[in-house]
Amino acid sequence: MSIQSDYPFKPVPFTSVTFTDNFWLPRIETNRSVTLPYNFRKCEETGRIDNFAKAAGQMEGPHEGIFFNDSDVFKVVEGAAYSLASSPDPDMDVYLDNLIALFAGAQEADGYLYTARTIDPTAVTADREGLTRWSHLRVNHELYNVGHLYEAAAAHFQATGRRNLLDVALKNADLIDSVFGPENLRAVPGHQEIEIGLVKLYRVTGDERYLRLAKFFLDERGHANGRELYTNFGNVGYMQDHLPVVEQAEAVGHSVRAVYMYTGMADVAALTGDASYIAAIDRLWENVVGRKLYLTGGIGARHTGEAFGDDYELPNAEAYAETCAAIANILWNQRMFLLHGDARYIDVLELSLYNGFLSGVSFSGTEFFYTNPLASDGKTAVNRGSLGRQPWFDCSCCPTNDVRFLASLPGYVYASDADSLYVNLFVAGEGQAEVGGQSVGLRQETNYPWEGRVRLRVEPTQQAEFALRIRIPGWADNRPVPSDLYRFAETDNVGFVLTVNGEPATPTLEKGYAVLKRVWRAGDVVELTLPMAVRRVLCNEAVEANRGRVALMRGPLVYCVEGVDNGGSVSHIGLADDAPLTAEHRPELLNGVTVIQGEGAQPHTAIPYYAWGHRGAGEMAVWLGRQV
Ligand code: FUB
Ligand code: ZN
Repeated sequence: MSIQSDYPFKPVPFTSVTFTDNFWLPRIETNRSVTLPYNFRKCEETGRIDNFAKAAGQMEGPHEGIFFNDSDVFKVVEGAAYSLASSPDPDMDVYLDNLIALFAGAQEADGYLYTARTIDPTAVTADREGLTRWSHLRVNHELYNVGHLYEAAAAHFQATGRRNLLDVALKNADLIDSVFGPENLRAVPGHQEIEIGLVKLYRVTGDERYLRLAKFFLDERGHANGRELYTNFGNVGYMQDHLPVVEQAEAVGHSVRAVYMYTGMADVAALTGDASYIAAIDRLWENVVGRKLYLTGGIGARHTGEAFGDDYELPNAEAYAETCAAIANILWNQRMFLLHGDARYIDVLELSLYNGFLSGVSFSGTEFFYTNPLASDGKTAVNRGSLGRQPWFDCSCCPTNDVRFLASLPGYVYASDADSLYVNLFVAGEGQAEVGGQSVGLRQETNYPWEGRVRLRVEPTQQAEFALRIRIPGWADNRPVPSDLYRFAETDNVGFVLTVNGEPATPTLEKGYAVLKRVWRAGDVVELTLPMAVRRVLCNEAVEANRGRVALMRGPLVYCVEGVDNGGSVSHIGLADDAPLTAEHRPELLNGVTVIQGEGAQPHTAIPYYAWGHRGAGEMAVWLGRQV
């Protein structure tokens, strides 16, 4: 394995970006001040933290809950670390240090950390945890859990400079490295995640063993070297173990597992230059974005196996679209951008971010959707879904994933390489980037996603020549997604306007970016205006559920109709092609949203999809009957 450099494009880290906007900043503040302590409290109340105390010998009693509950605590710690980096909090520091001491106490002498087994090795069962270590990796999440430990440890080390959690993680990773490998135990985790965590340990320590181990776990998939290939729910692809990863071409099986795997492949490919990995994830991306992506950016159509469906199998009310899968889709698309420097990956990321991910977290920060369907009759709890946002779940992977992801969001706005600065997301605030060794301050002013005007002030420490690459979203150029899965009904509403210091600019367009190459001086101002008209969206006819249907978008937001705004019912609402549609901002509604009013025979009000489910159970639909 040769190690080359890294991703050609580097994100400007979340520690160098601050938000001042009215859309994301309140959510991030709620995440830090409410969701984060709330998640820790829930982990306490549900025995997740006591499991560590029991494994540490500080408490009596059996392991409580699911065998992968350790991972929830690690994810919240990761979120806490990101929050600490931007908002120092001595009380949280002390809380984390105590928790980390508990993790260290729960860790066995050789580094093993899996509370279910340590608490009582005689209580574990063959079909859950496995009777001995590593004997039931298909199911037991022994390696998944610690993948989240590694991510938390890397974040905590970066945020605080303290090694206490990193030392726990490295002791565990060293054990796993001594157990698994081409000359040792040849097996893989049933649920991918450790690959991403190991790459983070490699980045923090520079120790190549961790990167090699990540690649081993990926390369071993689909090869029955002394073990049976994994299946579940009668589905041979459920754990993406049906083929070697470099031969996979269709996204199949459990969607979070799959997309964590693609994310790990991107990381390993960036660090090793493995072209076969890149070819595989490029193919898989085409498959997902061309055939398996909900308009909301959600993925995973089926409840059974929490899995991708067949090509074009995208039911609405039955959609699984787990919040964790939307997060995975964001993580993967960010990596795809960092590999290829193409804005189409950010188009997918933005779609998931503003819709299928954001729907999963309530305004209060204490209620969550696990599944994110695109329709509901308000009476039937479909799949693992519910008729309302829930305070917690037995399997609480989503709330704990939300907390870590939201805290890291500022790291997705800008990126750079040696001679370019990329503006990927539009969020008011400030950033500090490096372009070719030159420090460049950035200040964005915008009321996105409600308005399409973005004002960007560029502040290099000294004048410098570089290319400013500003993403022109696909939706502003007639492409709701970068595939033929969805299209706009009308294609006459295109065009953005760009000025530099008040003068019209004529940028070149490359890979979805408006490129402004010039000598930048402190105080230069770029203004971008994106078209924020209401757009009708049509679906590829191959998707049976959406034939004869139409959806609404405005900017990056997908809309839905909810019973509460429409006389209690939405099933009767149809939309004529010529019905006037108007947008109106309602500051008093749902923390301030722009609604879409449909006129004509069936007047209706549509709200952003992410805001649904805040006013009790009721009917909801993203796709409406199209009246041609
Ligand atoms: O198995 C761990 C997590 O729980 C998965 O990622 C979710 O889909 C849920 O099954
Ligand atoms: Zn989840």
